[in-house]
Amino acid sequence: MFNFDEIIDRQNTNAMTTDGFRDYIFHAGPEMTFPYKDEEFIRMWVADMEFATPDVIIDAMRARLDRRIFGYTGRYTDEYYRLFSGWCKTRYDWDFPQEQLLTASGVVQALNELVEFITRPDESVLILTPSYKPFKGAADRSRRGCVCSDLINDGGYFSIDWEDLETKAAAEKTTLLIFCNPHNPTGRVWTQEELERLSGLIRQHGLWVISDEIHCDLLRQGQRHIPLGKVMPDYERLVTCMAPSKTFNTAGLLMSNIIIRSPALRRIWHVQHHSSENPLSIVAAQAGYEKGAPWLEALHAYLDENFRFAREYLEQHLPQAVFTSSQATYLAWVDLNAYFQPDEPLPLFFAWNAGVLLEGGNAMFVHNAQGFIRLNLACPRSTLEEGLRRICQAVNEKHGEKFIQPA
Ligand code: LCS
Repeated sequence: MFNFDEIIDRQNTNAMTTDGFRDYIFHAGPEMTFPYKDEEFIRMWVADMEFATPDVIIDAMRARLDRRIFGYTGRYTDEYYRLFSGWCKTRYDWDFPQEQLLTASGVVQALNELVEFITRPDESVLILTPSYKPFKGAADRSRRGCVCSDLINDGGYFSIDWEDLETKAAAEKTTLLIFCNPHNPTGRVWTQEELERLSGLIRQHGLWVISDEIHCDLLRQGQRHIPLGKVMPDYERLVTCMAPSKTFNTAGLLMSNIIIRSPALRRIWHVQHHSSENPLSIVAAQAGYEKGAPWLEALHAYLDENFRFAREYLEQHLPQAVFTSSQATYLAWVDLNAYFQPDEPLPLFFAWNAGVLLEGGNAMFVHNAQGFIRLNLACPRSTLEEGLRRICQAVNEKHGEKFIQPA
């Protein structure tokens, strides 16, 4: 019924994954060349999917296109709130009053603004590392400090270093925690116990918290997402971010949900936040929340198989790689420290020697990421197999000393 094996040509669609990798991964321009042509790369980097957006969304957008006018647009009815809060209630047994729901053209855009609205210039933002880099970027842009608490790695299973986090949360200048729930890049789904312990710490120190839950719909089967807002039902200094973009592969439609509890922060947002809604994005999101669940269930099953496939392939071909399947996200966090020196630039190595575009290391994940690569497994199985084959071959040839030194 849903064909996740289909290979979709993304050349000439202005896609970041095909055309933006030099800039994003290598901070380089068109002068940067590789032993592979651009179209020969296997792309396992930026967090969008190689799968088509569900038909129910495309049909809704087409119907809207047929209305032929795309003038100024906004969420003027209850429809969007009804569908999105219904989605949250059904899936997470959690919802929120309508006035708390705001939208932005991206979670990152919102983070950048919220850090400025919430913190003062001499204050610091606390994050768990390794981290999605724009968390630190949001602090850097507004010249706030960024304090990292490294997750503890126990054989590929990551957990919070409570003592360290407690010390850093207690520092007078730490006023905001940006928390990734579930966690990119490790794929952790935080448990009820972990969230309760975290909420105790947040309360104790009166921290603001932005819970970035953008990956919450992408769970391995059997996993359950718990919104932090459900664990802290009365805590006002909480902002929750979710989006249809990761769930339904619509990142380019630029629409995300920002749920702000504090009336004072909402007042600042209403004055200072500049963006309006897009007619296609609204109907796309609504269609996803209303009719996208069967597609999402099928996606979960396909991704579970991709994770199983990757685990078995790596066990067989790179036995010293440490990899436990992510509990959420379509991102695999693979420890290759057994094969590389700590300071080797892994994305460059794999682009050159394997023709695979991937992310990894501290330069892309802030801290506590040395020797790790992140693989995006949201691709047809044939693409995944070829990517893994090339990755394993390049590492094994390196150890046979038959590899090309990147220029
Ligand atoms: N928050 C997290 C935790 C993410 O992983 C991403 C996308 C975003 C926010 C972006 O949200 P947007 O601004 O699109 O609404 N993650 C990406 C990643 O890891 N690589 O490419 C994108």
